Amino acid sequence: MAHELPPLSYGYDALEPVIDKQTMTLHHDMHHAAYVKNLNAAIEKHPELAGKSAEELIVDLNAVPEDIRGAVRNNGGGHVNHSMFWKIMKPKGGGDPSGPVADAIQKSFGNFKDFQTKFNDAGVKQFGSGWVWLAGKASGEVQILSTPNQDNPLSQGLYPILGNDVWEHAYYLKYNNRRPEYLAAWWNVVNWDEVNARYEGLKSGKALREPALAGR
Ligand code: MN3
Repeated sequence: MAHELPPLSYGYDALEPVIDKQTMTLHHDMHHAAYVKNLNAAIEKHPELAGKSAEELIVDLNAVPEDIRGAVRNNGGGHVNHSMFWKIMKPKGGGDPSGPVADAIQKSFGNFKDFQTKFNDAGVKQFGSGWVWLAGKASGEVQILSTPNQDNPLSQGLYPILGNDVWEHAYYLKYNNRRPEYLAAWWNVVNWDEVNARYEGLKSGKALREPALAGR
């Protein structure tokens, strides 16, 4: 079965004023849709991969035939990254985290404010396009990292618990070149319930075993 663009579970304007309607519409309907289309086009050349989830494909890129590896890395990564991104945001989200992910953040970073500062800083310093992540190991230990383009922590053996898109297409219409302002405002739409579900998936072992199913 071909990969499909997942619909948003809220309206295009639901994350305003943090993310404007036009940005959401273009980001989901054009950018994410293009990653799905290009991923399907790549997989058509290797029908033996048709049964694999996008997560399974990017977990082990070396297993992907060389002629489509770059396309799968970029477009499979783009599909996985954005599918997570829409779900870890919600209208009237934000606030301080609670539950197990709050404990993990406190353990690794001391407190939420220090974590936010480090996360935003990593997002600002990611040169060009990419993502900033909170990702974890099977042990439950978490870390901040950034990746270029559409690379995902799964390709490094880490599971993404939360991530923010720092491509200009994610913020430029509203924030122009002010990436730090976007990164700071973004916390107001974070869906901590979903982030906790992803973290629980990681700790249960399911997330790295079956990344497509974790957090669902
Ligand atoms: Mn994007």
